[in-house]
Amino acid sequence: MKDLTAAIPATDLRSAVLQHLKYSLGKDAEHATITDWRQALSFAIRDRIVDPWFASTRETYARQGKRVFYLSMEFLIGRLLEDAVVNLGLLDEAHETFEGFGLDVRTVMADEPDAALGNGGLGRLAACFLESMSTLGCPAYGYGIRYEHGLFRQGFRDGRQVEAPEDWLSELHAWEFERPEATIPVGFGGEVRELGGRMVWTPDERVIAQATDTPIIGWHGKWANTLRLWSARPETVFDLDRFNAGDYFGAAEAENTARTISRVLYPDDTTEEGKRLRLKQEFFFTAASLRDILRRFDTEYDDLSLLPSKVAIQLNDTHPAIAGPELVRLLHDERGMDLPRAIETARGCLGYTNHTLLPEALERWSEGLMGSLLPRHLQLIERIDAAHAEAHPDRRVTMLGDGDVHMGPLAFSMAHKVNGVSGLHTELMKETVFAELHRLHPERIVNQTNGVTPRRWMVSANPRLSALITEAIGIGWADDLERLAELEPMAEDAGFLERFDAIKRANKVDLAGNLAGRDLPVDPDAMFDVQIKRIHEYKRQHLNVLETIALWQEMRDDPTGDWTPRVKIFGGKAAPGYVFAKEIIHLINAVGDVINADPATNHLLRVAYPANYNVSLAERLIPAAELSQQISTAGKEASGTGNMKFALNGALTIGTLDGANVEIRELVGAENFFLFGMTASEVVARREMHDHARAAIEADPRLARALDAIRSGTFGDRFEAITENVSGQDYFLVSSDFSDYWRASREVDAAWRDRAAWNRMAVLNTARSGWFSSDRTIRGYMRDIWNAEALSIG
Ligand code: F58
Repeated sequence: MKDLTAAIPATDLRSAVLQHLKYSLGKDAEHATITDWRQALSFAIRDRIVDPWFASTRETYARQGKRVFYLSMEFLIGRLLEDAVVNLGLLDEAHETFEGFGLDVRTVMADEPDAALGNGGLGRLAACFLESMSTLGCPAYGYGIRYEHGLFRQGFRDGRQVEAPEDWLSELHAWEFERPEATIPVGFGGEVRELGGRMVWTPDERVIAQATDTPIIGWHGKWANTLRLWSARPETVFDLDRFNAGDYFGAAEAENTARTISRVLYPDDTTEEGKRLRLKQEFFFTAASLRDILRRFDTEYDDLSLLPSKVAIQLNDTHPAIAGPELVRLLHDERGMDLPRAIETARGCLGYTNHTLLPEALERWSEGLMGSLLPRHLQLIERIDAAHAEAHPDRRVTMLGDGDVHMGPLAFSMAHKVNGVSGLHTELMKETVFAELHRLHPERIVNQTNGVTPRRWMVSANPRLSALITEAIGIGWADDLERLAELEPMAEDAGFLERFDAIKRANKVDLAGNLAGRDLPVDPDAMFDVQIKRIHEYKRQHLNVLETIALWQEMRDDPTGDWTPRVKIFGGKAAPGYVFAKEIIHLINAVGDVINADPATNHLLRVAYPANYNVSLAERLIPAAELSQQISTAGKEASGTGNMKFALNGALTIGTLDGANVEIRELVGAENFFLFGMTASEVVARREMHDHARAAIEADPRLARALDAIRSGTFGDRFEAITENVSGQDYFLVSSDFSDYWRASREVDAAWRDRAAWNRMAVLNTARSGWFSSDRTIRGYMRDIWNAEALSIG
């Protein structure tokens, strides 16, 4: 019989693109739009991924290797085409092919809409991990939700954030393979009864989880894993009787209710209905994924005690933490394993990553809500809690308290390993949120400092610097990033520094062109100072704005002074219900309007805040940045990953001793990092001080003057919420850290003017950032948490 699995002989890329244009899209070359060309290229590239993808699956089966299942509510993957082209090593061929069509392949690739299935760092980390797991040949599946609408599109109206729905699926998404055969029912509500000695849960609402698979190809195209995203569908498509009776809306009710579950990323959960929907989303994708995982396991093994040695399930934060009780339910209620063994077996499979210590971000669900949506799970949580209490009678922790289910402690107790995402964060986890659990289980908490994939954040985002690095140290650094250390001696080579500088300048010119197109003119000869991340009080964009105002005021006092010209670039979205963060956005824009219009200073200082910051914009901003703002209140930023991308691309950091900044500073060298601000323990102590904000303002006339300018209406609105906050309770210590931030900022100004010295520091940042590759992070998870082995093919 013919070997149907043999690879189809590869045609050249040009013919493949033309074939797809014609036969997949039904377009002829003469009338094709950029989007048509991009889709055709995507199909042609996807074809090249399928064989390595199949081969990876075959190899995993053949070796009976342990599989990793990464459960995450978010995968902020952005664009996929360029990643795939770069990883397959087809960039040059794609470039030539499109030159032949009279098109620039980068423009074609940039036509792809971002898949914005995430909010920020947590979701982007999941995307970097997927790529690294494929690069390393770690057999893995990402499991999540295929939101119809990803993170909202941000616009500004009168300087205020306005949100519009995001619509990435309005056009054909070439990367996906629909799996109509992979459908899994998921239930909610109903009741639990005892039947023949077993507890049986009969839900009163059911939806169908339907799978869509996206292959994720690793570096050099050697291995591909699967991202499986679930969509919610109704059990019965349509109520024909109601339709025929003229009740058209009623006829579609079940469908609407079901589809709502996968409609939008993180719906506002300030209302009861919103909370219910969020919990439904969490259970929906977790339950479907677990069934899928067990189905796969059953096809290969018939002994459930093997589960922990064959299956590693990683919970990306507590959003999938219901996996603990659900897996226990599947093993105990459905497969008849006794309860203590079911708990033990589930724990052997599960790992939990914590991403925040902020008390308001630690998930809790009221027992009432949990009991009404997941009655059996609530019972099991009580049993799990009781079993833990019995084993540790002197404990003071509880998964159930004040009428709530506490998902952090639940995830902790159901996981064999719990990890933080930077050294400092992991230590703080041990001392604060999980202090008691850590005392009882001192082996459980481990650290895995975050990382970023160098394929996207260097090879693809910064082709100029990548070429220079390859020229300097040869190929092979993109999947062995610590080889960047070989660049260190070049930090002393004037010729190399000049080339490094020319590359930064070219990237700045590109960015300036992009910003000009958004009506944000900036001068590429000024320092590009960038703060891009979600807008949050603890990230302190308002500290940066206050410093901007104070600097502007001093420049106005002495416009002919010897100033370092700066462009302050901001990017980021605020959660739609987060009023204070939206005020910060408004303030940045209002201050920008006034400063940018000031003829006395606008050749020295400008503010640029492009709307709708997303992964693709980050890919343009980071290679052009010279200064990276990482100024969170110490103890609040779990890790940060943007901070790593900047350092890797040769930006210097001004930052606090928070999250992974600590490790960045240790690695790049204290002399190549602008440190300021209180430490995490000083922050705690300062908060206890009576009137600390007032004292700080009285001691710093610059800060007092900047606040006065805001209060007096210099920027239109008076922004009382902000001025009152930073001069009152000032929980995030904006006022108390201001003076030191100002000092460090002026040191930055002075340092930047010595170009050779600055470039030397920048090169050292790049050369010493190799450790921040997500390949290193994933190796750590494989070794310390998953006990999984890398496989390889060919
Ligand atoms: C982030 N968390 C941390 N959460 O803030 C950051 O320090 C860390 O580097 C990153 O995770 C990766 O470990 C984060 O992004 C969210 O986006 C929440 C998701 C659920 C809704 C509320 C925001």
